[in-house]
Amino acid sequence: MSRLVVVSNRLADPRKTASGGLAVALGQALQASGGLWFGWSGKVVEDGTPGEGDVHLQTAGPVQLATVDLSREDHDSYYLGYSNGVLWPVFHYRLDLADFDAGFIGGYRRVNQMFAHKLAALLRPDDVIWVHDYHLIPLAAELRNMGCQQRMGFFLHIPLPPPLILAAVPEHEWLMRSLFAYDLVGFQSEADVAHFSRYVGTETSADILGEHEFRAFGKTLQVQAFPIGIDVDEFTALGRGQEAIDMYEQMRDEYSRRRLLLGVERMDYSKGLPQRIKAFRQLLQNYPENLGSATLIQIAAPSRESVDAYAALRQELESLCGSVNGDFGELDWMPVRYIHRSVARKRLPGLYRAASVALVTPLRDGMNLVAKEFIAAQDPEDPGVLVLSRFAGAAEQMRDALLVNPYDTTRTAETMQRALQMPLEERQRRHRALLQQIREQDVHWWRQRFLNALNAV
Ligand code: GDG
Repeated sequence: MSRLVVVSNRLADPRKTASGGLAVALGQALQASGGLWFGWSGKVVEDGTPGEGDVHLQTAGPVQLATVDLSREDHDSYYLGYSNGVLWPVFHYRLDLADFDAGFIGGYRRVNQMFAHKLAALLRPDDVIWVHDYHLIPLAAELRNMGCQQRMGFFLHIPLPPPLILAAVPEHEWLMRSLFAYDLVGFQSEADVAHFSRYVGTETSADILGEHEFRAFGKTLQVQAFPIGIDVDEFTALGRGQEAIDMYEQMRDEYSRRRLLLGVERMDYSKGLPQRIKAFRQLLQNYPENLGSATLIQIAAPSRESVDAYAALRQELESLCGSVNGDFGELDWMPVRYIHRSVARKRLPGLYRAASVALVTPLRDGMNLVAKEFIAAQDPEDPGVLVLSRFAGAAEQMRDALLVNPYDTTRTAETMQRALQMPLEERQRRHRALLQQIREQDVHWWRQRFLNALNAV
């Protein structure tokens, strides 16, 4: 068996389940092959030299962890600048929020070169390399420049937009060309694959299994959709833990006479938070039977706070929540409970289970794992209802959710009302179908399909 090398911007400790399903799934594959996980250490060296950084080696059981520090300049241009100030907004169709500072690209290239350089020194000839996400698109091209011949695969966790939007990235040709240094490229959804196909325009074959082959720049590339899932068993087990049970009971007691709607995400403009609060306002306005009862708990975990667009979003959200509470609140009932802190992972299943309705309404999302976690956490006898944006990758799979256009706040409010009133039998039927879907296409299925396809190239 070849050694698996995983490369991602940040590492999670593969031994800690608290870090979530992806870390567990990758951790298992790394453990099975005595693998290596490589990425940024999370440390920024204030007076460090751009393009240089110390490598730290650690072992976690059979797995080796190798992390590299970033200089302040590299961090600001590669991470905050190009990755989160250009690629993240453009790939989420938010050209209005992109910061097209011409200086960022230099840092992005420099860090990818440095990562390639440091990683190459640790590689063995028969390693299989799996690179994750938009921070590291040109990594394989840099490794190939250094003569590395290993099998290399890339998975994009965020959406790939259509060509016209993608072309807003000033270096889009270079970026897309660099994908051809991989042997396999995976996207979350069929829509992403279709956008790639339209951009490249040289598809040579596609079969009914969804395996696509592209020929361009003198190279052949395999491309496929690999929708990511969660570790359903791990999440269900978490739900049986004392922390989750305590959370559930606390919520159930506190909201025994009320109906709970729930949103959980990182505070990010892709997640459609302002639109959701506006739709919730319309729910209260248009369906007054919810006054004094329906309560929206919105967890918005702090994220990327040094990027300007995120600070602006926070202000907008706080003002929207404040105005709903001011206009509709009573002495004994506040319609919105907005929490700008993260909830401990061990308590999350209890919170999901206490909710009658989950609002997963991103404006764009590669996949969205909260939708899947919510389904995994429900009591099958009395399950809650999932309201899901049709612009989340998850909507391609989760057809039994109530799908909405999150920009259409009136119809979203109508769907919230439908969810609150859904008869038990329909809730059970939809939940059964969704649970089966997330079980069949879980994170292990995702990982195995990707690695099988990479090994078969
Ligand atoms: C990217 C893509 C794709 C959220 N708030 C808290 C918390 N979370 C956890 C959730 C879930 C994870 O974070 C979020 O995953 P998502 O998939 O919803 O979104 P992104 O972070 O944007 O992830 C996305 C994903 O990559 C995987 O490929 O699905 O489309 O954007 O696990 O539970 N966890 C805790 N407290 C919180 O407050 N503990």
